[in-house]
Amino acid sequence: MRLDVVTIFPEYLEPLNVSLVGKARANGLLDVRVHDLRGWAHDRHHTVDDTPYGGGPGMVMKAGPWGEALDWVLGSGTPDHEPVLVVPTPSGVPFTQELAVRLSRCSWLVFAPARYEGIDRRVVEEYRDRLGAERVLEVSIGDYVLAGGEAPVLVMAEAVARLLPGVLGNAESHRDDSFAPGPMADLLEGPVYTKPPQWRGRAVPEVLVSGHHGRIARWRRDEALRRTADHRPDLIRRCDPAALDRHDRET
Ligand code: 6GU
Repeated sequence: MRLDVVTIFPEYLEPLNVSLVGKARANGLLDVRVHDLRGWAHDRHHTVDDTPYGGGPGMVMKAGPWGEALDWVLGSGTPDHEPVLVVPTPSGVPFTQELAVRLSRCSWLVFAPARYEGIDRRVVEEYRDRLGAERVLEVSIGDYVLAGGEAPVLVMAEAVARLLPGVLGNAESHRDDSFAPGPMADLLEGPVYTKPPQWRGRAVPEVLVSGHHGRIARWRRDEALRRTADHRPDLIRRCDPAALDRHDRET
């Protein structure tokens, strides 16, 4: 997968060199290119923002530099890679595991994180017209406001990269993920334990050392349900009881 980021803070994307994403790059599974938006701001001060039409607080990112930057990046592609443009914004559609899976099936993602009050609206309109509306996504990572889209790019890049074939050691790692599809869909993962069996007088739950796979699977399911009820009652309401019953019969 190719992943481009256009930003006024290229150094903010340094974590893409580390850990899982960094390893995916080193292994040639991910081709990351970070571009400084100011390279396409031609005045002496490399200005990328201006005051909003209609008044109001804050600044708006100018269409000019974004248009030139995105034209250049999109023009650097090859015919076998169709780009998807992702614009992080608190007013976007929610970033979910389902969207991460969808993005992981794309061969080329171009991220356009904004600072200030956002980017001149005409930029999204322009690329919706040029690429098709389904290839330009405005995405939010949650119901809170950040100072810019760079941290959301790091979040989305990691969620997508770990889904790419060959990035995680074993494909099973995805199966029990919170939010992974399947009988445990919509349940959060329960607690986990490792050696030693006793720590500060606290024992590992007996069932986990019983060797009884059916009882272990049922226990994990119950713990997942308990945690989901505590932390995310909204998810319990979406849960399919028939799928849980099937899961119980099959284990
Ligand atoms: Cl994608 N951007 C900003 N600035 N704030 C956010 C966000 C994105 N998602 C949640 N809050």
